[in-house]
Amino acid sequence: MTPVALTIAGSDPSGGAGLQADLKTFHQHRVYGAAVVSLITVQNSRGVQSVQPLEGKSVGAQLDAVLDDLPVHAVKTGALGDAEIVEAVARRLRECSAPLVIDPVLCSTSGQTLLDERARELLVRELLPVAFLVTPNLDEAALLAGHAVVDPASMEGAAARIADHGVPHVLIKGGHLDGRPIDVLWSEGRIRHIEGERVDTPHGHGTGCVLSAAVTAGLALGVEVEEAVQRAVAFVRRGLRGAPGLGQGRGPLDLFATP
Ligand code: PXL
Repeated sequence: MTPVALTIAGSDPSGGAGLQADLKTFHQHRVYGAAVVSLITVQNSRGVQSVQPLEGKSVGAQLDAVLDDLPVHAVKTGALGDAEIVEAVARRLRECSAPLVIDPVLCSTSGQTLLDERARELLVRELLPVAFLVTPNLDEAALLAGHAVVDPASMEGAAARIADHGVPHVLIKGGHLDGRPIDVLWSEGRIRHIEGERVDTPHGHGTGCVLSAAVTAGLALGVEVEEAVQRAVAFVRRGLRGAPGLGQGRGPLDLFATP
């Protein structure tokens, strides 16, 4: 059967992040992509100009339409916008047995809020307990764990704290660490460090979206979580190395990269 992955995410009209990046990443993995829109950004490689969340009931109705019809093998959430949307998504995903990857997108690199504080509390309370994997960066991990996350030791501590909310797998992305990037994967109590390589590039718009989408595609294909994470990290590395230099600011990854 054709594997199907669903993203619930914001729209990036420039195509490098958000649901557009998720769909391209699914497609590149030969996974059929479905997409529920949570919010609309106005942005390009130079930054985000505005963010407009949809109504929670519209997001819920889109989700019903997909889940009532397609055999979804894995789901990911990206930017969710506000509490009403988190609530609508959580209510439906509680009934969905496909593995859920949560990219807890809190703000854009340029500082625009993509999930307000009340929504963040709701995400922790309602959505984390139904997740299979959550993929925060250092800042998101610090907010979710309630302490500073600055090095591999504090990443391990934060992963354990986040797992306490009922998530079996936590991937803390170390792309913003000083020096060599190390991602920390907590898997049901087992810690694994995934050593990356710093790619010297001014690009990288949508890196977090592509990483979590690639893991989601792997899960839809039936790949085990640790292997799916490692393949996703390698996919992002190739994407950064081959960044096409589109746009006048921080451009997208090479989304034609081979998984
Ligand atoms: O990479 C975080 C992110 C996710 N989703 C959307 C975004 C961004 C960052 O700008 O715009 C829609």
